[in-house]
Amino acid sequence: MMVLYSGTICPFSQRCRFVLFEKGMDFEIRDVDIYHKPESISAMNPYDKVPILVERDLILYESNIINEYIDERFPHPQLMPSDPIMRARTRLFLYNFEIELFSEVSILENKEMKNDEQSLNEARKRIGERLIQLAPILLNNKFMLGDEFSILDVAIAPLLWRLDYYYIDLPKNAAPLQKYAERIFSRPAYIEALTPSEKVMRR
Ligand SMILES: N[C@@H](CCC(=O)N[C@@H](CS)C(=O)NCC(=O)O)C(=O)O
Repeated sequence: MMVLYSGTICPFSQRCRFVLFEKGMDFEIRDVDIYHKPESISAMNPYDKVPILVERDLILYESNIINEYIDERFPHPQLMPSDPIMRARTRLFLYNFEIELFSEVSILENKEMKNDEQSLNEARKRIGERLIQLAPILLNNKFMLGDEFSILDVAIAPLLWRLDYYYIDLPKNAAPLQKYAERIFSRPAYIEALTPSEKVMRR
């Protein structure tokens, strides 16, 4: 059985919890207090971070790598496109999300580093600007890749869920993005994967 070591408010862990519930197989989620991490975390992940997935002698870290593995191991419903060109484009998008959105999310998450208000505001601003650029894609598309829900929607959902929590305001022209977010948030697996601390993040 797969075991996921997961942070209860960690957006990266939320991605993996979401995929596990989408697949509907047997798994166990072990909550990790990221402010008092057990030593076992650094033994499993040299970067000392969650999420970590363990299945027998396989130990994986990095949320997107974990999610691709779960997707290949349990192909239904398929979250990576089957066409090689679309798969490559999806990986490029995932990479782009990490560089342009989630590096900023890490700044907002890394409260222990006591980032000053100015760097937090700059991170918020950059996230807002990038999300606005993505909004037109969602004007005609149900999901990031079109009609099919995919690993890209999984990757971005924890950020969209946390916009109020991170104090990020989007302008009115981001409405397609908000509608898209609601579409993801209404998925049964999305709701099941939320921890009690995440449930109260949205007003
Ligand atoms: N790129 C990683 C990021 C994981 C990450 O930043 N996890 C945070 C919690 S949200 C963590 O474990 N932080 C503990 C620490 O840095 O000490 C992924 O996608 O899995």
